[in-house]
Amino acid sequence: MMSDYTWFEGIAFPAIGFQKEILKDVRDKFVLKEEDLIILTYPKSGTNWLAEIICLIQTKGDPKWVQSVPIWERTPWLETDIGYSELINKEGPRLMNSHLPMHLFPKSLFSSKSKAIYLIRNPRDILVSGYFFWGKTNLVKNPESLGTYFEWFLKGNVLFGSWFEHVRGWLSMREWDNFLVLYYEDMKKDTKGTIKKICDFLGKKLEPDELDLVLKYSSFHVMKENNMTNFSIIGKDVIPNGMNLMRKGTTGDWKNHFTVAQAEAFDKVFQEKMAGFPPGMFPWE
Ligand code: PPS
Repeated sequence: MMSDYTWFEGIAFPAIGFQKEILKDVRDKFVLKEEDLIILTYPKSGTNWLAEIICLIQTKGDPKWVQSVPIWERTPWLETDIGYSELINKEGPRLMNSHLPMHLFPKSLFSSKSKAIYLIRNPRDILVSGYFFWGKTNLVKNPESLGTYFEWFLKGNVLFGSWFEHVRGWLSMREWDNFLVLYYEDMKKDTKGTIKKICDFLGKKLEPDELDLVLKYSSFHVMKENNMTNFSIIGKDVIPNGMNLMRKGTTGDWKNHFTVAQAEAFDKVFQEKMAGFPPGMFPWE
C-alpha cells in the first residue's frame, strides 16, 4: 500500500490536513441541518466552479463576497481538519463541500432534509485534470508519468478512491427530493440553463440582469483572475510548487493525452464498472 497518504477505511486522503479521527467523527458525529447545502463531487469535477456559482446566486450576482473571501472559507471542505472545525461551530445555514464517497459521508444526511448537489464529470477529463494538479503538489505520491497515474486511477488507487464507486454510490441517491445531479459537460454547454436549474432547486429567483452577473463572475476567465478563487494565495509553506486550479476548463482534453490503447482500456473498464445505468445517464458516452 502507498504510504504517502492518510488512509481511512481503505480510501486515500492527502497526507496533510486530514486525520483518521476527524474522518471518523465526520461520518459518525457531524449533524446536518435542514438549511445546509452540500456540494458533493469526486475531485476535479468542477467543485470550485459550482461553489462560485452558488456563492454568486446567494449574493444575486454581486461579486463583493467572492472577491474578498477565499473560496475555502465561503464553502468549507467538510472532511478537512480545518473545514470540520469551522463547520461544527458555524451558526445558521451552512454551505460546504465534500469529496467523500457516500459510505464515509455523515450518516445524519440520510435522516435530514438538507440539500445536496452532486456534480459529475467525464472521468477521463478528471484523470487528466488530477494528474496535472496533484502531481505537482506535495499532497500525494508523485506518479512520474500519466501512464502510471492512469493505472492508479483505473484501480482506484488515487485520492478519494475509485471514481466508479464514488459515482455509483452517490447516484443511488438520485431520486431523493433534496438531491440534484449535475454534469460538468452540461454546465459547459449551457451554463445559464444550469444556473437556472440550481436556482430552482434552491428556491431562489434571480432577475435577468442578476443571472447575467452570476454568469459573468463565474466564467473561467474571471475565476482564473480572482485570487480568492484560483488557489494562488495558498502559501508556499503549504504547497511549495503552488497550485493551478484553473488549468484549461474544457471538455475532452483527455483526447490530447490518452494513447489509443489507453482510450480503449478506459472504455472497457467504464463499460464494465458502470453497467446497468439507463442510457443517457452519462452525457459524454
Ligand atoms: S478540486 O481541486 O478537486 O476542488 O478541483 P475542482 O474544482 O473539482 O475541478 C477543477 C477543474 O474545474 C475547472 N474549472 C472550470 N471549468 C470551466 N469553467 C469554470 N468557471 C471553471 N472553474 C474551474 C478547472 O479548470 C479544472 O479542470 P481542468 O480540466 O484541470 O482545467
